[in-house]
Amino acid sequence: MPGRSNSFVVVANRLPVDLETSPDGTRTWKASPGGLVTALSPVLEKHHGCWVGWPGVADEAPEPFTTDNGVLLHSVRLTQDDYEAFYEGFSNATLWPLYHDLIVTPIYNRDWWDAYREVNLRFANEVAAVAAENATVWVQDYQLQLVPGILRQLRPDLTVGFFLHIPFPSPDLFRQLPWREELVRGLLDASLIGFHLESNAHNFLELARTQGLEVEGEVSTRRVTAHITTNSGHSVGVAAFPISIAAGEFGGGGDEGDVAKLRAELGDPKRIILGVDRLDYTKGILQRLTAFEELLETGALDPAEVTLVQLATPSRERIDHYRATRSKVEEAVGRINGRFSQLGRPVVHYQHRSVPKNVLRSYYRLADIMLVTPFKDGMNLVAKEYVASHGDGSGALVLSEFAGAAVELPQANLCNPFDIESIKRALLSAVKALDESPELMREHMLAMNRQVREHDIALWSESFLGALKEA
Ligand code: ADQ
Repeated sequence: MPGRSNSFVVVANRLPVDLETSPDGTRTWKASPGGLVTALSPVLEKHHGCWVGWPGVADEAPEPFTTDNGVLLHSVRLTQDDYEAFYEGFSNATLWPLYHDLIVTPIYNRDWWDAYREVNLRFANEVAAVAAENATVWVQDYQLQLVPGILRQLRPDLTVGFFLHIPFPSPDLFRQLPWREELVRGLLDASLIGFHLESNAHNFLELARTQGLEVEGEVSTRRVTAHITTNSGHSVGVAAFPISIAAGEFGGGGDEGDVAKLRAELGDPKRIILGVDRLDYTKGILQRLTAFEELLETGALDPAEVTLVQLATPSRERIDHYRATRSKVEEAVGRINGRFSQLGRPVVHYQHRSVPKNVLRSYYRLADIMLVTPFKDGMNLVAKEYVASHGDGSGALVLSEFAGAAVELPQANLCNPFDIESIKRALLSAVKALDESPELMREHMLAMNRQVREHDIALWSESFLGALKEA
């Protein structure tokens, strides 16, 4: 039985590992990819905290264990039904599209909501069982928005902070949610609620106002200057804490030998364009492929000179919209290659799998142009990872206006992903600028690189936890 011994607890939907079972029954733990894991591992290592989460396999709840880097993990068991209703259903077919401005239509299903409440209770119970007296608890993301409210009931001694990793929509959209009051009540029982952007936090304050709550102050970044007072008289701070990356891990770039080898394997094209995403409909992968195809079609880009590499991590593959997105992306890759590739030299290299971090670093170093074109993204760590990999000022970043990262990286070649012409213009101007005004591009990349290095993941966690301490 775990004791109440942890003075710092992170609770997130997923533990930073996957439990994998091979056909012969051997079980192994494997590090799992994703923005949240990338973001939180360094924080926990530093604070010797414990992490409560689901291990990634239905009906499994291994005993608490410690990872290679010293993080104690406590599992929460999800049944297959929980997985379908809580995770695939309410979290990813209701909240995800609603919070990403209805890129697809959210499904409002009462059974999924019941499962969401039930599973949030289970997570909160596990936290309550392992958190020491007066411990600090950091609740992560949209899957667990009821946890602060439940913890206030179970363990009023805890200091609870909540951070949302995805955007928070305008109150007008949020109002669609049939369970909007209960969800917001759950969040408001935290002492601090953090968002990536001031605009997200502002949406939340507006929503609180529409629910008749008292709102004081204006939102700031990394400082708490706005508060909501709940009907029970509890005051909760609201602020923006833009997440970032462990910039140092990318600063050294890839091994230059590996980078040269990779370039040669791609046929040594003049310009390499790169996309790296979870295969999610919010990421705008099809739109960027379409823009690329049209530029090849008109001759604005020469297939003998450019290669597009698209790395796509498999994600939420049983949800209809994800399956549809994957098949459209793969159809487009096939079509573009069919139209423009030469024998033995595809113009689009597509990998539908996760790649190890050192390989990813080589791809970032290799890429002359990084294409990041989400319709909506809380932050987008890929943009920051690319910029951090180009401390020498090489390369160019094409970035969607609708990625949270655009607020901090205004020197990128910004585009509107809903407008194919805009993606084409941004891509073409990056290609041209690398040839015609390399000094200007260098200045832009260096400015962005400085921004990411000076505002890294450590600043994110320290500023959030510092603000939570004061709350
Ligand atoms: P995600 O939507 O997963 O994160 P993102 O921020 O780009 O998006 O993070 C993806 C992470 O996965 C990156 O660290 C990237 O390196 C890694 N990755 C992607 N494809 C990969 C591949 N093929 N192989 C290996 N690694 C790969 C959510 C929100 C974002 C927010 C983050 C953090 O949707 O808006 O920035 O959380 O808060």
